[in-house]
Amino acid sequence: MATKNQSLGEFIIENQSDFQYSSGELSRLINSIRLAAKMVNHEVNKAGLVDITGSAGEINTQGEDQQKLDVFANDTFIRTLTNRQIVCGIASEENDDFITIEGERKDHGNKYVVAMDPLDGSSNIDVNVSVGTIFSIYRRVTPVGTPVQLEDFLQPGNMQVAAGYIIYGTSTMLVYTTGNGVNGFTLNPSLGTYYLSHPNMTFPENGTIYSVNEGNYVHFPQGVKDYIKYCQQEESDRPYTSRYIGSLVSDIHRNMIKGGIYMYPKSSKAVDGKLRLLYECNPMAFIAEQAGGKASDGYQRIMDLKPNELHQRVPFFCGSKNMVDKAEEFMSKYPR
Ligand code: P6P
Repeated sequence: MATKNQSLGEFIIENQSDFQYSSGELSRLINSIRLAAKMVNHEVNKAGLVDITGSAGEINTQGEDQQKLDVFANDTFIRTLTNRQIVCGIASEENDDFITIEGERKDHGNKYVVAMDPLDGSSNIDVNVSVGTIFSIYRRVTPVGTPVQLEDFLQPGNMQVAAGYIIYGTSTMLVYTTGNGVNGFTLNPSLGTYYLSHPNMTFPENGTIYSVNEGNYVHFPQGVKDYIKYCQQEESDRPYTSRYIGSLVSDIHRNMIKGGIYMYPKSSKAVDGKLRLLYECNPMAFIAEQAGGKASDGYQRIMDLKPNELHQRVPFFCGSKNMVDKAEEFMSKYPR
């Protein structure tokens, strides 16, 4: 049950029986994410004031220029999750390989793994555009008591036990699901407490916003080009508008509230698309589906894809169900 203005702590306690696994551990896991998000939010909010924006001078596993806040966010989430003694492993956009966490009894006794993008859209930090953290939680599939293995992370998205994002925007929100709908909590920075501001978030079945980097138009598959032209046609029942922030969390959050579709298709420049399956597409797909929306690679359900590597990229179409259906209709006219 979601009661508006309930605190996140009250919500977790009241709803932990919804979690089909050991609810106490999930509560501690969500609480650790809540704490880390507050620490990252504090730094993001003062990014322009101290020398924490700009490049850390490193290149991450994606070959992207690592921003200082990327590093801070990654370190903060890893440290906080490790200290709470719940996870046995973490996969992060910022780390080539997964991190093994043996636990305080050094017995690899924890049951959950987390895949995360600690600060998605970080290239927007220096221009003061909203950024986000994205996380995905699974139960391990290898025996408890043994070191976590790659296969614990390469589970299809339909095995997620929880997923969500934090958006560091005009206000900071934590939006997450444990498989019983989607709820949004807004941080009251003066109290350091999150309050339930968006109970039972739902993706409108239809929408008028399409979000795609049209600078890549000439490189898109023909089906995507056809769908974009469909959106742009002068039809009275389709007053579409294009909105693309270049920050996945912000674009999807807006589209979930207003109705819309986000697309990052494959292209001749990005043969598998750009977004990573494990810690961008799967968690956002879980949120979208739990909110009544849809997420696919243009042909099949994102959460049914079996990952084959940690940083695997896939094409991504996510949002209002009827809009994703329409985009897939155009894609189906052409060979993959
Ligand atoms: P492009 C940010 O790097 C990100 O992963 C998403 O947050 C965002 O939607 C996308 O990439 C933007 O990519 O190629 O359009 O700049």
